[in-house]
Amino acid sequence: MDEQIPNNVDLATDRKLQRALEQWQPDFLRWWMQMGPDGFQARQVYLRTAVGVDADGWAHFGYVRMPEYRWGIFLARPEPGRRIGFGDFLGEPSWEDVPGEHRNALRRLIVTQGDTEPASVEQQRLLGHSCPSLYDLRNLFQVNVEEGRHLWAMVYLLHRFFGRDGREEAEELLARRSGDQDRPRILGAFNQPIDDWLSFFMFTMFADRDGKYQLLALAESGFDPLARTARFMLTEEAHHMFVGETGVLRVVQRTAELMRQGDVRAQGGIDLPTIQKYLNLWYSLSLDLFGSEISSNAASSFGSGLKGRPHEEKFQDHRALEASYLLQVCDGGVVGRREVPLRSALNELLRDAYVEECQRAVDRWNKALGDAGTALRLELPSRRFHRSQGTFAAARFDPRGRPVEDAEWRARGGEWLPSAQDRAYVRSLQAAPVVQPGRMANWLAPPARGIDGRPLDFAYVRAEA
Ligand code: BYC
Repeated sequence: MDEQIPNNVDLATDRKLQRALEQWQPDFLRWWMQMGPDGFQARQVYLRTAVGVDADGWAHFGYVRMPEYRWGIFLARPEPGRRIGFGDFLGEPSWEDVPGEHRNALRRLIVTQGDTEPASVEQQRLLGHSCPSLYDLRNLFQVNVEEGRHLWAMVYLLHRFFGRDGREEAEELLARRSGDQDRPRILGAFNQPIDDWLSFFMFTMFADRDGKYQLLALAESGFDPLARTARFMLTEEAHHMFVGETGVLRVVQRTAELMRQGDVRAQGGIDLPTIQKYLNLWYSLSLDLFGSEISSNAASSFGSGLKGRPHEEKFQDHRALEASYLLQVCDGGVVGRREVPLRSALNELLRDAYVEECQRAVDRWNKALGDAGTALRLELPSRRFHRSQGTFAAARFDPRGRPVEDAEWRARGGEWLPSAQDRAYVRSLQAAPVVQPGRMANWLAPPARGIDGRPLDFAYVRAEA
């Protein structure tokens, strides 16, 4: 534990790698101070730190100042004799090193994954100033430091396995900026502003859940260091999705309570139509994160054993060469069906599983609405709605999936996606942070329980430095 970079990859025995990472570390810290949580770097935050990958190592709780967080490199324990579980190299021993012919494709996957981590920290950097409670403030910072650790995880792979161009990519990961005109982050959703807490909850619900599915697919990789890294990242990812799903749930619960008493906005709550618009936005942006319905990239990543299907062992045909997949496509604005080889449809297959899981969360939110006696419900919009990637990006669809002309889209966009006024309203509720222990902003319900068995009025972030 006294190493400069906590790790379970025997860093001390690889001096060259250790030096390269120790050189990157101050750049990371500079980036963190500049682009990480604004205004709270000197505060003591009750955080969970991973100090190892075993049950007693990955969840150490204690007060930490964020810049002193021990960002470490942890890979899940190796499975002795592991073999590649899918694709053209099925049954061959998994790779401890990068196979030359797959080097570029693998680097691209790692860089794309790595890029999302600092991007999300940048997107969320101002949220501390408008927090609805200390409990939520702490959860925000927990998510942020873990995204920082996930960046470390990808940078380790780049430095360890990709030589000079890996080191250059690691520098680039700190140089791109979310939303920047000239040097944007790679994927669309990670360039969108997250400047209110409803967006934060929707993002951790929907975008982090894409992260879960992508990591499940990478956890199957024939490149064993990537598989083991992804497996350990998934343990942390679960908390992020919890923050998102229960965050939205608490907003919904409070809204339902206020609905019983009259007009929700008049009482300083977030009305259900506004929640639905935020849901429409972040769900559709997150659907884009799976890439095109028909993708030769996905087919070749699978064929070459780099990126599999979640829980590959549940499938029968691990080569996926015989089967086909019937998917919806949009041709010249007309929606139809097309049968494609399964390998080309793997992005859509992953998206299917994701959509199902999102639906289960929406069902739980709707149960809360039903329990509170309201007949109104939230719903996932059609997959065709508001897409920028894939077959549906070429046309406009309403949330039900009905094609609409540009004029209708312009006229009714404000009914389907948050308008400038909606955003201004939500931000107006969050003008001042709620920082007294145990207090909650008026627009959301308290959580069911505290963190790590602590009470709700625990000082999750200490007032003094
Ligand atoms: N925005 O064949 P296509 C997470 C590009 S989230 C912009 O359709 P492919 C997290 C694509 O890059 C998980 N561009 O898709 C969550 C390609 O460009 P190039 C992150 C996009 O390659 C919250 C072109 O379109 N992990 O961890 O099959 C907080 C055609 O590509 C987008 C990963 O993504 C988009 N939405 O699949 C913190 C896993 N979608 O190469 C963290 C690694 C596609 O022609 N990445 N494009 O210039 C991948 O597996 C794949 O790159 C993708 C795309 C699934 C993203």
